[in-house]
Amino acid sequence: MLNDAVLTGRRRDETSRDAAEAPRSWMPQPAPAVPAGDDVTVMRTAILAKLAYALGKTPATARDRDWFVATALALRDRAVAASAISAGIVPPKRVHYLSLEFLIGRLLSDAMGNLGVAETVRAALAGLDVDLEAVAGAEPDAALGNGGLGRLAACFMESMASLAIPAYGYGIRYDHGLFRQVIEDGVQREVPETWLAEGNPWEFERAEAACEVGFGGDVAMSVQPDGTLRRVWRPAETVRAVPYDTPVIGRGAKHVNALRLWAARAPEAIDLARFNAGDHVGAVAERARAEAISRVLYPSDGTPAGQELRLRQEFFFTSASLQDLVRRHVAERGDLRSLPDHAAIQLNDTHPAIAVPELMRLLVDVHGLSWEDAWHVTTQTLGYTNHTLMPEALETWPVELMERLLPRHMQIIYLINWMHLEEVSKHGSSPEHLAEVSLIDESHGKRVRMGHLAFLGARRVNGVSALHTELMRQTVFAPLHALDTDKIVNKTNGITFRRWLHNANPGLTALAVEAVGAKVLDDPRHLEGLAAFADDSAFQARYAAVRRERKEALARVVEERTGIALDPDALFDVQIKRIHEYKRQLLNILETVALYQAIKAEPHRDWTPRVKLFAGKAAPSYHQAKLIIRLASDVAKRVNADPDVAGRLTVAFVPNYSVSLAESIIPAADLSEQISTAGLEASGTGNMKLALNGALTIGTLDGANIEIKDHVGPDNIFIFGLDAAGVQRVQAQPGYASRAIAASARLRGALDMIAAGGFSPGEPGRFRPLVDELTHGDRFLLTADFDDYWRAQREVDAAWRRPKTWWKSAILNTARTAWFSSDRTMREYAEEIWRVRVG
Ligand code: 26V
Repeated sequence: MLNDAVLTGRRRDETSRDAAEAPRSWMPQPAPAVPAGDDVTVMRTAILAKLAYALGKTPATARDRDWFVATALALRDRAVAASAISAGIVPPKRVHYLSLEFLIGRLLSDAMGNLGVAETVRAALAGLDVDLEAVAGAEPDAALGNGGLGRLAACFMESMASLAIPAYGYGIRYDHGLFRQVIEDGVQREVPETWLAEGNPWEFERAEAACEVGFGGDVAMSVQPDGTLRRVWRPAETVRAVPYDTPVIGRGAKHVNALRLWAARAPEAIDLARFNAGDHVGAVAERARAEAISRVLYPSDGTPAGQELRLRQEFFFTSASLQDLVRRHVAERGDLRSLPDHAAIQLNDTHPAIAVPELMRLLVDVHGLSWEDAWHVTTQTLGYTNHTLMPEALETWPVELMERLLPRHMQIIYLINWMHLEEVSKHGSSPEHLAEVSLIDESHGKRVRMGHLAFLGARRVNGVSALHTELMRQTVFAPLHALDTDKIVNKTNGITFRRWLHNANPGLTALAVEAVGAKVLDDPRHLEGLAAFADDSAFQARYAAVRRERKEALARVVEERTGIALDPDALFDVQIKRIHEYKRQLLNILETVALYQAIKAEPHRDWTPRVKLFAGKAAPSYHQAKLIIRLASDVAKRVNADPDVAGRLTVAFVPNYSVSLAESIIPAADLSEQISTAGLEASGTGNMKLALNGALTIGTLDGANIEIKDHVGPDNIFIFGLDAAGVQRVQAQPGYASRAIAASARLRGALDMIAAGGFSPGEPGRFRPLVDELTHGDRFLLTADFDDYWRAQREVDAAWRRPKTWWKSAILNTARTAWFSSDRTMREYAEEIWRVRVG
């Protein structure tokens, strides 16, 4: 997992000299240079000092977890030392990335890599007879996110630090991150996650920077000394927001940013009067209510939770973050009218969209700006990123709830809406048009449209892939887009190569460094140099050997977690992501069943040995998704026990998908399943991680798959199925599902076997809801795409049997996906949205 040859503690000039002399033969290379002995000694002394003085432990009593904490504390010191270089310097402009989710994973390998001390730490621990892998394994994942949206925020933070873009990440310090998934007889059970149980060595509590966030109450008028009137919100309740800062270390530690996560605390720890009167539980009730705000991450992945607590979470962190940055701006610059020159605020989806009225309130009610000046400042400072167009995932809040919880904000929203509708009607507008562009949806009770609110409050609104951005313009935001056609821009997502290539796949990274030089570590565009070796048999053999080694390692993990043994020589076919109907894990399972039947029917054919891996969590209340997990597990059970298919087909559902599990699956994958219904996956980012690591994609023309195809070339990807326009056409034809099923014997065979209880003999009706969805309605067009998916999968089989062309394609995937670096994405945001200098 951790780095070997590539991220040693060597100085930059040494690494580049080595690169210039990189041998051109693909024979095994001599061992990498080891860090200087004194570096190792200094590091070992630092770790031992932390173990003794911060943990009160000796090497004899230290567990892996203690070594982890001691090492993390020693590295945090170095991050602080690195950040001290810029401490006290006020940068011209900062980015503030507001996100309800940061799906970080572990930080040790990230910190060691970017501090350039991976080998030093390894040697320092080895000298104490401590294994770095075991220590790294003792770090819990910070799983403060559900999926793509939260992981994107984490990649962006790492890239901003590496590009030296001055930035704060702002979010919530949840006590409990995303639940741990336990699979019992195929059934998902959610267990609370406890990443903070033994403390968190990376963070600093900043009690002195706490602020107060209000809820409820009423709005009064106050006469100012100059005779003017101002509205003042008088909240009925206040909650204290306490920040915790985690240093985000950029590559080479040349720049360090902070991720500032807010914890909710009661203003008073205890109601002493009540306690003394004998009401010991009631005395802390108030506190429990306040602290509930940062207790747990919503595992909803998109469906607006609809709970009051969720709105309280959103306002809590948005208000605290805005107060924090406004206070900093006033301290540094004085006048809030210059805020847009020195601060950019990015809203990661609509979760922080309440920033629009909250910033207006802070500027107008608290700091006395005119409405016009405040609106100018707000709309020049905010940016909004949309991450989904699925109607059920678009946030709206009942007006009644907003009025009760945030009365002043509701007034401001009404005022913004009134001015907006006035402006729109100037150009003559029908009531239907006004209803479409209004901030208030009145079609089923009055609700505030958070997407519209973010759109109006932002200077730029962006989608996350070319297709998604175009669909934003044509569908959900079409009426608003027509009012300001420059506002929507595209910013295709990216991933940080430091985590997803250098740290997760050190073997492949070492090979790339050998081939094109260490400069590839600083600028992924040099990966393109690998294309020259794509046909080279010796290079192919080395590339394949790296993959083989990762597959063996993954096989050990899967066997440990599931008891299922995998053959590392088989094609590893992986679908790893949240379980959602639109992502179509069910299509993959149907194909698996059809393949199982085909092998059974012709057992003597030369089938390509395949391992199908599934991993992902379902939202706790999403019954169809949970049933899909159960089906995958039940299919695995039957297929793996059938001697007729042994050695040809193996299926496994790997429990508790996480960032860390992704880091071990991705380097071991041969085939990447990206098979969403076209038009529904906004971008995808797992698709990029897998392609970078050399898995070939089987996918639809959806999200960033389209751009991946454009980069790797049509010969190096397996595309199938309807495109977004085709999906719209077919969806307009009622009854298409039954026609598709009637036309495909293979699909019928698979469906019938599932419907007849072929995988649930004790309960034949178990998968009825899944079968019914396909036969009546099939919202996600599995039946329409099935046959073409089958065809593409057989093309994959054939390609796997031609290793020369397979490995050529794999190498070309690695060589041609450099553009998907989140460094590129962050440069684009910096230039076109934030107008902030890079570096
Ligand atoms: C949630 C839901 C829940 C209701 C059913 C439909 C549905 C569809 C999508 C979502 C996800 C909401 C937000 C989200 O996580 N979007 C993801 O953002 C990633 C980063 O931009 C992107 O790569 C994924 O394609 C997108 O789904």
